[in-house]
Amino acid sequence: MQVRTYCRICEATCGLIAEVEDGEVRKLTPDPEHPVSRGYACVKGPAMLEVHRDPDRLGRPEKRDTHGWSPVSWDSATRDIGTRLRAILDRHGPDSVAVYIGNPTAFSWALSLFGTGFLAALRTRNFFNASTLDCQNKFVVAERMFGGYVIQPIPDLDRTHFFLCLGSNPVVSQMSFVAMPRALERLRAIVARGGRVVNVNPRRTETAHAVGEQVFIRPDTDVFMLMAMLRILFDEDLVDRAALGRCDGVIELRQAAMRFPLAEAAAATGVPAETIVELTRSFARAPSATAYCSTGVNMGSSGTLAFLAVQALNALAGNLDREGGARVPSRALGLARLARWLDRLRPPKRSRIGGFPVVATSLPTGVLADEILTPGEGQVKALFVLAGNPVLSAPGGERLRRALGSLELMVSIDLYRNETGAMAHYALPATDWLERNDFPLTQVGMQPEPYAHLTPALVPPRAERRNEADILLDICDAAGLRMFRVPGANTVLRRLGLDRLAPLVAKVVGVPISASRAGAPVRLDDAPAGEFLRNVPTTNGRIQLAPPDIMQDVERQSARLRHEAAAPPPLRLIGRRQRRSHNSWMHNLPKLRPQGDECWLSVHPLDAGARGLTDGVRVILSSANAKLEVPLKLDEDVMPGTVSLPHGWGHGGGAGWTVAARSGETGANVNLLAADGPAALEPLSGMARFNGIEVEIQAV
Ligand SMILES: Nc1nc2c(c(=O)[nH]1)N[C@H]1C(S)=C(S)[C@@H](COP(=O)(O)OP(=O)(O)OC[C@H]3O[C@@H](n4cnc5c(=O)[nH]c(N)nc54)[C@H](O)[C@@H]3O)O[C@H]1N2
Ligand SMILES: Nc1nc2c(c(=O)[nH]1)N[C@H]1C(S)=C(S)[C@@H](COP(=O)(O)OP(=O)(O)OC[C@H]3O[C@@H](n4cnc5c(=O)[nH]c(N)nc54)[C@H](O)[C@@H]3O)O[C@H]1N2
Ligand code: SF4
Ligand SMILES: [Mo]
Repeated sequence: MQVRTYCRICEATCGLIAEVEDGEVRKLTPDPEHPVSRGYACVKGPAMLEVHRDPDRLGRPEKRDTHGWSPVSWDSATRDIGTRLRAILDRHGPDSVAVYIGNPTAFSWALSLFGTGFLAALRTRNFFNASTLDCQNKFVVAERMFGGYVIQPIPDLDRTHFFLCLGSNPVVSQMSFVAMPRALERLRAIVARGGRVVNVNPRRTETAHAVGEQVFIRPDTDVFMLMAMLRILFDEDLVDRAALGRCDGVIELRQAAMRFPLAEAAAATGVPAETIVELTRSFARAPSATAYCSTGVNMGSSGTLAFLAVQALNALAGNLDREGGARVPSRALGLARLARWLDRLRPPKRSRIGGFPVVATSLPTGVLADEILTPGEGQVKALFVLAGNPVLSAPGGERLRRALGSLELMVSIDLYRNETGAMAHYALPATDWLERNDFPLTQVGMQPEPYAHLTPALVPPRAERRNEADILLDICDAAGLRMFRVPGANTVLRRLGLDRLAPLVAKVVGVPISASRAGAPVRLDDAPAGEFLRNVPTTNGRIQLAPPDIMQDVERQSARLRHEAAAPPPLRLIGRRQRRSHNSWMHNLPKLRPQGDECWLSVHPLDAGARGLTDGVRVILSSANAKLEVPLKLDEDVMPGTVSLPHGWGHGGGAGWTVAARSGETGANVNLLAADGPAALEPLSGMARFNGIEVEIQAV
């Protein structure tokens, strides 16, 4: 039997066809009739079948004690967790329990919702989301600028004449905050119809090799170029008149932009002044244009102001909500309403350490270790990790690992016992997406071509794997907690079940999922261009170009600009996503592991030569925070002054994935070089800083 389903590894959510026989999935192949992905899937989607069958997967709940790990029954695990959780809550109060949710949560409607319900039940402020490792800056800006953190304008690639792409590598990643498979094809079509694709990046990426123009920029300097572009827009009177009528804060933004003179911006970024001017003029004069930034910019030291500048550029050039510009899918507004309702269930308290405000319900993961290690009222004593691996994915992983070791209770709910789960008292086995029903929930706010797709669970869960929603309901029962803090909710939710709940939740965000009852994805209409601008959910219905708290960063960035224009640092580190891996968790599949070392440091021949280093040598890569030993590869694709190392490596540490931890191939955990703690984070959003870290290299 063939069942139409979709991949839930990344935002592209590509359609797949599953061959199901005798209660087993035999094969996963791209779905040629999917209305959006139309037969595309990357190497990871079909490889999920290997994850499903992986002998290293958790099959039963496991408990760690002084003798190591041993299997236990679900009943004994939930009862013990519930009792210990209750005791910690009673003794230390709600903030003593923390929850970290990882990236895969965004691809399960049930986990996103029940995870929030669990948080509400706990009443804790201590919620940490992987979003504070990759995109929290975008949430801060969208909240202030557009009236809701999920309101994220997406580039209308299929109609645009100019795509300005900062800090993304669509060919490898399929981007983020856009549910848009077939990125390469869409980019090539822009050029084919006479438009431009401009890749602003310290590395000539796989994308830039395939399509468009390359503009090399020094790591962590995009904000200077973007603010200088805004200044040119104002100075040369390139601002769209109609746009001015819809925006507040134009004068304040203009004053801010004046602090970023072209000559200094050019000196600091390494982008020639003529290029910045030419890009600005072409962007403003193109029939339609769209600026977009992703993790390369988000993970710098000024991602919030930089993203505000990106959206201001879109708005002021008249491209916000224009065909071919930056569009907000209409269902993002429904999602924003749901998010606002859920937000009210959380205490709006600041973090105890660093005083960071809650953004998009989350506090910065970069203070989690401190929240655990610092004694006092509200100290974290228990932690639930849902679908995450912060020991490898968060800054200062080793410090976090040690902090986890001091917890009174730690529970990891995951497909595997990963490096984080290795520190837990319980590792609980979750179902994967072949074993659960789903529909794209978070993604409805990011689909340029919206569609509804309700996929059933393809097969029953293997071994004793369970859906996270059921696990969390049982833990709530055992600890005397009510999901969503609503009396009777546990019973009602359990009785309704996930099959009946899914369509109800879909309806709330405006997705007529019943259209997809027969299991086929159904293309939906979207509101026409211009509709969003008539319905901006800010208090006065206008776009806010200069939110005061974000503008506070202007002073800091203009001081940094003067400093860096005078003396750019000699060597900065950036990341490098890889086709065959997904953050830290697809390294255990023999099929996806080509021979040899994948975790090498890219160094430009000029930088290597200046230090007497040659191809293939092992080097010490050091930051102010740590030192790593890594193999060096000469690479002319990185800009001189930039070195690049992928993240998600450094396996071992008691994790249960035997292939990933094979000796000699575990790679190095790049995030040891990144600092955690309040002073190390981007102050406005609490985002971790992974890009632009100042480093040095020397021979071993
Ligand atoms: N230096 C550097 N660091 C980075 C990045 C970078 O570019 N550079 N990228 C950052 C980014 S973009 C992100 S999103 C974060 C990711 O940070 P995390 O989400 O903390 O880390 P992942 O490696 O994605 O781990 C996801 C875990 O979820 C498990 N999992 C997968 N599917 C499911 C499921 O359906 N249910 C459950 N319960 N578990 C599941 C996997 O087995 C894995 O253990 O890392 C960030 N860290
Ligand atoms: N194969 C694969 N696909 C993935 C993932 C994966 O791990 N593997 N992860 C998924 C996740 S969780 C996410 S969030 C998305 C992320 O999607 P993207 O944001 O597109 O991720 P990257 O491919 O890491 O692209 C970031 C780019 O920023 C560049 N860069 C680094 N520093 C700077 C800088 O200071 N300025 C500029 N302008 N550029 C800079 C890097 O060279 C890199 O090309 O990808 C998703 N897709
Ligand atoms: S691009 Fe790959 S990982 Fe992402 S949804 Fe498509 S098949 Fe899955
Ligand atoms: Mo991410």
